Amino acid sequence: MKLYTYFRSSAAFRVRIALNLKGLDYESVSVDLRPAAHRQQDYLALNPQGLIPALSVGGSVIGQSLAVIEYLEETHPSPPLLPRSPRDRAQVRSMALAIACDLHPLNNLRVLKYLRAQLGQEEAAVDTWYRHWIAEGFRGLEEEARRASGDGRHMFGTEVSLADVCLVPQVFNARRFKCNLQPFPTLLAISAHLETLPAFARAAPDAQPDAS
Ligand SMILES: N[C@@H](CCC(=O)N[C@@H](CS)C(=O)NCC(=O)O)C(=O)O
Repeated sequence: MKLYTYFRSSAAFRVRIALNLKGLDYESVSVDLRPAAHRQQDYLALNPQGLIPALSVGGSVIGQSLAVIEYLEETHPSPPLLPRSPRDRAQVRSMALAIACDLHPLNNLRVLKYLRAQLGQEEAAVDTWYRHWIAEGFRGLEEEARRASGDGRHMFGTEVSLADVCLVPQVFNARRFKCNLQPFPTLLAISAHLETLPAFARAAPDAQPDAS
Protein backbone atom coordinates (compact mmCIF):
# COMPACT_ATOMS: atom_id res chain seq x y z
CA MET A 1 0.00 0.00 0.00
CA LYS A 2 1.17 3.48 -0.85
CA LEU A 3 -0.12 6.52 1.03
CA TYR A 4 0.06 9.90 -0.67
CA THR A 5 0.53 12.12 2.32
CA TYR A 6 1.86 15.42 3.57
CA PHE A 7 3.14 15.78 7.11
CA ARG A 8 0.81 18.64 8.08
CA SER A 9 -2.30 17.36 6.32
CA SER A 10 -4.80 16.52 9.03
CA ALA A 11 -6.80 14.31 6.67
CA ALA A 12 -3.63 12.31 5.95
CA PHE A 13 -2.87 12.29 9.70
CA ARG A 14 -6.21 10.49 10.24
CA VAL A 15 -5.27 7.78 7.75
CA ARG A 16 -1.76 7.39 9.19
CA ILE A 17 -3.30 6.82 12.64
CA ALA A 18 -5.73 4.22 11.28
CA LEU A 19 -2.95 2.38 9.40
CA ASN A 20 -0.83 2.33 12.55
CA LEU A 21 -3.70 1.19 14.77
CA LYS A 22 -4.32 -1.71 12.43
CA GLY A 23 -0.62 -2.54 12.28
CA LEU A 24 -0.41 -2.13 8.50
CA ASP A 25 2.82 -1.40 6.66
CA TYR A 26 2.68 1.25 3.98
CA GLU A 27 4.96 3.31 1.82
CA SER A 28 4.72 7.09 2.30
CA VAL A 29 4.82 9.27 -0.78
CA SER A 30 5.08 12.91 0.18
CA VAL A 31 3.04 15.40 -1.87
CA ASP A 32 4.14 18.88 -0.86
CA LEU A 33 1.11 21.16 -0.58
CA ARG A 34 3.21 24.35 -0.42
CA PRO A 35 4.22 24.39 -4.10
CA ALA A 36 0.80 22.81 -4.82
CA ALA A 37 2.18 19.44 -5.94
CA HIS A 38 -1.37 18.13 -5.39
CA ARG A 39 -2.50 20.23 -8.37
CA GLN A 40 0.14 18.89 -10.76
CA GLN A 41 -0.94 16.63 -13.60
CA ASP A 42 0.87 13.56 -12.27
CA TYR A 43 -1.00 13.72 -8.95
CA LEU A 44 -4.33 14.64 -10.55
CA ALA A 45 -3.96 11.62 -12.80
CA LEU A 46 -3.90 9.50 -9.65
CA ASN A 47 -6.47 11.39 -7.64
CA PRO A 48 -8.64 13.73 -9.73
CA GLN A 49 -10.07 15.26 -6.53
CA GLY A 50 -6.66 16.89 -6.08
CA LEU A 51 -6.55 16.54 -2.31
CA ILE A 52 -4.35 14.69 0.15
CA PRO A 53 -4.50 11.87 1.22
CA ALA A 54 -4.97 9.06 -1.27
CA LEU A 55 -4.27 5.39 -0.79
CA SER A 56 -3.01 3.28 -3.66
CA VAL A 57 -3.91 -0.34 -3.14
CA GLY A 58 -4.33 -3.30 -5.48
CA GLY A 59 -4.21 -1.15 -8.60
CA SER A 60 -6.82 1.37 -7.34
CA VAL A 61 -6.42 4.78 -5.78
CA ILE A 62 -8.87 5.77 -3.04
CA GLY A 63 -9.29 9.42 -2.12
CA GLN A 64 -11.10 10.90 0.91
CA SER A 65 -9.67 9.97 4.31
CA LEU A 66 -12.92 8.54 5.70
CA ALA A 67 -13.45 6.36 2.63
CA VAL A 68 -9.88 5.10 3.04
CA ILE A 69 -10.38 4.40 6.75
CA GLU A 70 -13.69 2.60 6.14
CA TYR A 71 -11.91 0.53 3.47
CA LEU A 72 -9.20 -0.39 6.00
CA GLU A 73 -11.88 -1.18 8.57
CA GLU A 74 -13.64 -3.54 6.17
CA THR A 75 -10.49 -5.26 4.95
CA HIS A 76 -8.72 -5.36 8.33
CA PRO A 77 -11.49 -5.43 10.94
CA SER A 78 -9.18 -5.91 13.91
CA PRO A 79 -8.82 -3.86 16.02
CA PRO A 80 -12.17 -2.28 15.16
CA LEU A 81 -12.55 1.49 14.82
CA LEU A 82 -16.32 1.27 15.03
CA PRO A 83 -18.31 -0.25 17.90
CA ARG A 84 -20.53 -3.30 17.34
CA SER A 85 -24.08 -1.99 17.56
CA PRO A 86 -25.54 0.04 14.69
CA ARG A 87 -26.65 2.77 17.09
CA ASP A 88 -23.20 3.12 18.63
CA ARG A 89 -21.57 3.04 15.20
CA ALA A 90 -23.84 5.85 14.08
CA GLN A 91 -22.88 7.90 17.12
CA VAL A 92 -19.16 7.47 16.46
CA ARG A 93 -19.63 8.29 12.77
CA SER A 94 -21.65 11.36 13.74
CA MET A 95 -18.72 12.76 15.74
CA ALA A 96 -16.19 11.85 13.05
CA LEU A 97 -18.31 13.46 10.33
CA ALA A 98 -18.80 16.63 12.39
CA ILE A 99 -15.03 17.08 12.08
CA ALA A 100 -14.44 15.72 8.59
CA CYS A 101 -17.50 17.18 6.83
CA ASP A 102 -18.50 20.28 8.78
CA LEU A 103 -15.43 21.68 10.51
CA HIS A 104 -12.31 20.74 8.54
CA PRO A 105 -13.50 21.78 5.03
CA LEU A 106 -14.13 25.36 6.16
CA ASN A 107 -10.54 25.68 7.38
CA ASN A 108 -8.81 23.82 4.59
CA LEU A 109 -5.79 25.30 2.84
CA ARG A 110 -7.64 26.19 -0.37
CA VAL A 111 -10.37 27.97 1.58
CA LEU A 112 -7.87 30.02 3.60
CA LYS A 113 -5.93 30.82 0.42
CA TYR A 114 -9.12 31.96 -1.30
CA LEU A 115 -9.95 34.25 1.63
CA ARG A 116 -6.47 35.79 1.36
CA ALA A 117 -5.93 35.99 -2.38
CA GLN A 118 -9.36 36.30 -4.04
CA LEU A 119 -11.23 38.06 -1.23
CA GLY A 120 -8.25 40.14 -0.10
CA GLN A 121 -8.56 39.33 3.59
CA GLU A 122 -5.72 40.15 5.98
CA GLU A 123 -4.05 37.44 8.05
CA ALA A 124 -5.92 38.60 11.17
CA ALA A 125 -9.29 38.12 9.47
CA VAL A 126 -8.28 34.68 8.21
CA ASP A 127 -7.24 33.71 11.74
CA THR A 128 -10.58 34.95 13.06
CA TRP A 129 -12.38 32.82 10.45
CA TYR A 130 -10.30 29.78 11.36
CA ARG A 131 -10.80 30.15 15.10
CA HIS A 132 -14.53 30.79 14.73
CA TRP A 133 -15.14 27.48 12.93
CA ILE A 134 -12.97 25.55 15.38
CA ALA A 135 -14.91 27.00 18.32
CA GLU A 136 -18.25 26.29 16.64
CA GLY A 137 -17.33 22.70 15.77
CA PHE A 138 -15.66 21.91 19.09
CA ARG A 139 -18.58 23.36 21.08
CA GLY A 140 -20.92 20.56 19.97
CA LEU A 141 -18.25 17.88 20.10
CA GLU A 142 -17.28 18.82 23.65
CA GLU A 143 -20.82 18.15 24.85
CA GLU A 144 -21.15 14.97 22.80
CA ALA A 145 -17.84 13.63 24.10
CA ARG A 146 -18.84 14.53 27.67
CA ARG A 147 -21.95 12.38 27.25
CA ALA A 148 -20.47 9.52 25.21
CA SER A 149 -16.99 9.03 26.67
CA GLY A 150 -16.78 6.15 29.10
CA ASP A 151 -13.52 7.18 30.74
CA GLY A 152 -12.64 10.75 29.74
CA ARG A 153 -9.90 9.33 27.49
CA HIS A 154 -11.93 8.36 24.41
CA MET A 155 -14.63 10.15 22.44
CA PHE A 156 -16.94 7.17 22.74
CA GLY A 157 -16.90 4.46 25.40
CA THR A 158 -13.53 3.19 26.50
CA GLU A 159 -11.93 2.10 23.20
CA VAL A 160 -10.23 4.01 20.41
CA SER A 161 -12.69 4.74 17.61
CA LEU A 162 -12.98 6.63 14.35
CA ALA A 163 -14.04 9.70 16.35
CA ASP A 164 -10.68 9.67 18.17
CA VAL A 165 -8.84 9.23 14.88
CA CYS A 166 -10.50 12.45 13.63
CA LEU A 167 -10.17 14.41 16.87
CA VAL A 168 -6.40 14.37 17.38
CA PRO A 169 -5.43 15.87 13.97
CA GLN A 170 -8.06 18.58 14.40
CA VAL A 171 -6.72 19.48 17.86
CA PHE A 172 -3.22 19.59 16.38
CA ASN A 173 -4.43 22.03 13.72
CA ALA A 174 -6.31 24.14 16.22
CA ARG A 175 -3.14 24.48 18.32
CA ARG A 176 -1.17 25.44 15.24
CA PHE A 177 -3.60 28.31 14.64
CA LYS A 178 -3.44 29.26 18.33
CA CYS A 179 -7.15 28.69 18.97
CA ASN A 180 -8.37 29.04 22.53
CA LEU A 181 -9.11 25.47 23.57
CA GLN A 182 -9.79 26.18 27.26
CA PRO A 183 -13.59 25.89 26.78
CA PHE A 184 -13.13 22.27 25.66
CA PRO A 185 -11.61 20.40 28.63
CA THR A 186 -13.12 17.04 27.68
CA LEU A 187 -11.67 17.16 24.17
CA LEU A 188 -8.29 18.29 25.53
CA ALA A 189 -8.16 15.46 28.07
CA ILE A 190 -9.11 12.89 25.43
CA SER A 191 -6.56 14.21 22.97
CA ALA A 192 -3.83 14.34 25.66
CA HIS A 193 -4.37 10.65 26.36
CA LEU A 194 -4.56 9.60 22.71
CA GLU A 195 -1.40 11.52 21.80
CA THR A 196 0.54 9.23 24.16
CA LEU A 197 -0.48 6.10 22.24
CA PRO A 198 2.23 4.88 19.82
CA ALA A 199 -0.15 4.65 16.83
CA PHE A 200 -1.04 8.33 17.26
CA ALA A 201 2.48 9.49 18.14
CA ARG A 202 4.02 7.78 15.09
CA ALA A 203 1.40 9.40 12.84
CA ALA A 204 2.02 12.93 14.17
CA PRO A 205 3.25 15.58 11.72
CA ASP A 206 6.61 16.04 13.45
CA ALA A 207 7.30 12.30 13.21
CA GLN A 208 6.91 12.20 9.41
CA PRO A 209 9.88 11.89 7.07
CA ASP A 210 8.74 14.98 5.11
CA ALA A 211 8.36 17.17 8.24
CA SER A 212 10.07 20.51 7.82
N1 LIG B 1 -12.48 15.48 2.87
C1 LIG B 1 -11.13 15.23 2.45
C2 LIG B 1 -10.32 16.45 2.72
C3 LIG B 1 -8.95 16.33 2.12
C4 LIG B 1 -8.22 17.64 2.23
O1 LIG B 1 -8.83 18.70 2.25
N2 LIG B 1 -6.89 17.57 2.33
C5 LIG B 1 -6.12 18.78 2.45
C6 LIG B 1 -4.97 18.60 3.37
S1 LIG B 1 -5.57 18.28 5.01
C7 LIG B 1 -5.63 19.20 1.10
O2 LIG B 1 -5.27 18.38 0.27
N3 LIG B 1 -5.61 20.51 0.87
C8 LIG B 1 -5.14 21.06 -0.33
C9 LIG B 1 -5.84 22.32 -0.67
O3 LIG B 1 -6.69 22.76 0.08
O4 LIG B 1 -5.51 22.89 -1.71
C10 LIG B 1 -10.57 14.02 3.19
O5 LIG B 1 -11.04 13.75 4.30
O6 LIG B 1 -9.67 13.35 2.68
